[in-house]
Amino acid sequence: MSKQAVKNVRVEEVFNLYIKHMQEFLKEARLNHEEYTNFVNWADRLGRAGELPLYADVFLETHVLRAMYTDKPGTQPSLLGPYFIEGSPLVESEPGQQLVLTQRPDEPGEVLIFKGNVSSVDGMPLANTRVEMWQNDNSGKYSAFDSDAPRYNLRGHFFTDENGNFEVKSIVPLPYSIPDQGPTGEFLEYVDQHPMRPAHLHLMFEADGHETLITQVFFEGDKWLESDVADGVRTELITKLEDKGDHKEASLNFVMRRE
Ligand code: MBD
Ligand code: FE
Repeated sequence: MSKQAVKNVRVEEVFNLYIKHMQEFLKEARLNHEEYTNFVNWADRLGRAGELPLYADVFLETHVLRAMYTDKPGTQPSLLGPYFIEGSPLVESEPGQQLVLTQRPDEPGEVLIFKGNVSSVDGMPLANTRVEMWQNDNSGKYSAFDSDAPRYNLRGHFFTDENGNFEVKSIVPLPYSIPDQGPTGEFLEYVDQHPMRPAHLHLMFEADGHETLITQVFFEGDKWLESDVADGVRTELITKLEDKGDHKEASLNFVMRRE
């Protein structure tokens, strides 16, 4: 029995546009049938290896974001990426104590204090904004994916205070090498591109009456900023990593658009 599908006018509209532009593209690329077959075989391997979300987020997502958000006010979004998972723990602190992102007792890495303020495009601070944060660990890996750390290690959510401020203790993230031993790695070699992303924090902000802001934070001086394999860097998302002796400190302010 086949599933009863209903006509979807949006799918039809997007597909027709896709075909229209693909015809132009194919003429320009002078693609031959053998190349088409090679592409289908590679895409099949990509899917079977479970790398389709990785490939899409690395090579396509940035273009979707640029098309949606260029020239809009507010903080520039960046890639959600393939490593977000639902259900992160709420991180709370005792009064007067520091908020600590979910971590193992002796989480390896340099301590990072990350601070920020969240406001609306009109300048109003956004109290009680839900801040979701995730990042890789000191071996450059993401919990629940390539690391054997607990599922929610270096993942958590918390809320801004009455002035829209937050401050959380974590570790300094490391530059990240995307998996390069499968079909995605094969593609990287064809286009002579290294697999590195600059070190980054992932952040997602949710506030009433505002568009959810999904973005990333990068650090000045990172050697991969200019050649990020996923093209996720935006100038306004780069901040300084200040040396405070026994720890590093960084901050960035975030501006959310109204819904
Ligand atoms: C990442 O860590 C990431 O953030 C993105 C967008 C793609 C691949 C790996
Ligand atoms: Fe990432």
